[in-house]
Amino acid sequence: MPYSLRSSPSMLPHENNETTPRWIIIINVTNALFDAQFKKRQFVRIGMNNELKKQFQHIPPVERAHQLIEIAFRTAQNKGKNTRIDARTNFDYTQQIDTIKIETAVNIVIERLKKIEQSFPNHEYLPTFYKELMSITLDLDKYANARNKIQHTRERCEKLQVIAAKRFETTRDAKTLENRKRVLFGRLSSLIKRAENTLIFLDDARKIMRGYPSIKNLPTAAIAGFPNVGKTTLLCNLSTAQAEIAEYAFTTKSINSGFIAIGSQEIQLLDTPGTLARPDKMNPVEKQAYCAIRH
Ligand SMILES: Nc1nc2c(ncn2[C@@H]2O[C@H](COP(=O)(O)OP(=O)(O)OP(=O)(O)O)[C@@H](O)[C@H]2O)c(=O)[nH]1
Ligand SMILES: [Mg+2]
Repeated sequence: MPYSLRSSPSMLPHENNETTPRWIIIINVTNALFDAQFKKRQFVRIGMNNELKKQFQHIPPVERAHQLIEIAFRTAQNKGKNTRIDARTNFDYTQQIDTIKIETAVNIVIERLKKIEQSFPNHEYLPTFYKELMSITLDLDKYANARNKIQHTRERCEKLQVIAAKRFETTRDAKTLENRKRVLFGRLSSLIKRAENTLIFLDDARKIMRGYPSIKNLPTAAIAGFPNVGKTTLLCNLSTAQAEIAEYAFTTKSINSGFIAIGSQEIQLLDTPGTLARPDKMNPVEKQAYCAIRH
């Protein structure tokens, strides 16, 4: 193994205790991470494959309300400009253009909201390890509410689309058309603005979730131990993983993963945040380490 044990005992947290282990490696060959749920129908429904890397690390950034409104209105404007209309009267022309514009704007918003819905997995259907990791790093109630809020907003937009089509179709004069257009665009923008806090919450959640380790269905060793004892160094020496190593305690704040091959057998290594022996007073960072060890 291209790795030597730390030679500087003064950096160890328990320097007077010769028997203190520098790290503990817990080998888990049972693949308990990938419990029965993993193969269930729900699993397929949220579009995961055998590796959850994409699920968490590729969640696209969530736009803020003003960005969504801007994109929707700008696309609608362009679509209006670039569409050829056969109309007999000016009113006819405006009616058709306005219909296209509101349809386009609402469609853009619906599309974006759908994308958000699909990007953030329903934690209920995740393997227990990830479920637990989410409950440690995020407010799960808030997360579930945020997903519901996005779905609800999308459904309201879909209703608005139906209403808009009817209103425009039944309008017979330019002034009413103008008023209705203003009201419908106003409703669309206030629907989005009301989701602003949710959009911010989800983008913050995304930043946390992209730090989740990518776990494969492989025999797994968790590298666990006191802070600053060289766990991450070990991971980076054994595998191609690149993770932050520093001279101070609690450098690692989330779980890092790496892979090694022994013969034809691939083994997954999980480097965990340092923990102090205080099960009752663990902070969220330490809880993640215990979560990895347990599973
Ligand atoms: N002398 C010596 N120093 C080491 C050895 N392994 C790691 N170090 C140093 O110890 C310090 C901490 O290393 P890390 O790998 O970040 O330790 P860690 O256990 O992951 O720390 P936390 O993530 O904070 O819990 C770094 O400055 C490393 O360069 C070793 O075998 N010998
Ligand atoms: Mg570390």
